[in-house]
Amino acid sequence: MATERTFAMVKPDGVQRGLVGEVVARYERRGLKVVGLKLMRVSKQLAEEHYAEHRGKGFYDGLVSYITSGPVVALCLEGRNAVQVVRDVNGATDPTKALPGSIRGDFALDIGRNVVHGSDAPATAQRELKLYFGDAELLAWERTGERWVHEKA
Ligand code: D4T
Repeated sequence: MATERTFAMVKPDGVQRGLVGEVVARYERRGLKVVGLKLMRVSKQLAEEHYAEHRGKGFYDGLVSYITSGPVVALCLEGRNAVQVVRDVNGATDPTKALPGSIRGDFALDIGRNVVHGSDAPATAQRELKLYFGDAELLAWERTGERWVHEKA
């Protein structure tokens, strides 16, 4: 599997509940490298772009008002198979189905308050990274311990 970049987010409930450090620590401990990170507010326009595929669904209005309801932490994470790895660390979208040991399996109960987001495919990751980060906000940096995480960089 190739080294990938993916987009992740600590949603407003995660920030309000003081889970930013816990969530970022889980990504870092897994071996993912943080190459972008910022606290920000999601505007209505950005939320509508992000969730365009869900427009018209019953949960859409609630989803947009939830994601714009307070600060979020946007992340770009890099590592082998990063898109799927972040999905696994996050756990199932519906937290009642998420395995213990995943973020949602440990910290959430409601699909409308599921603490984190992770891109669902490499193409989605590229689209979402462009929505949330400017090129200059993503840093290519060398991790000194890289060979202890990936056998071949
Ligand atoms: P996120 O974006 O939170 O990582 O979600 P997923 O990629 O895992 O799931 P998704 O696109 O299907 O859903 C996006 C977002 O909508 C909320 N949602 C979803 C909801 O409130 N009710 C629902 O029935 C569904 C399907 C949760 C995540």
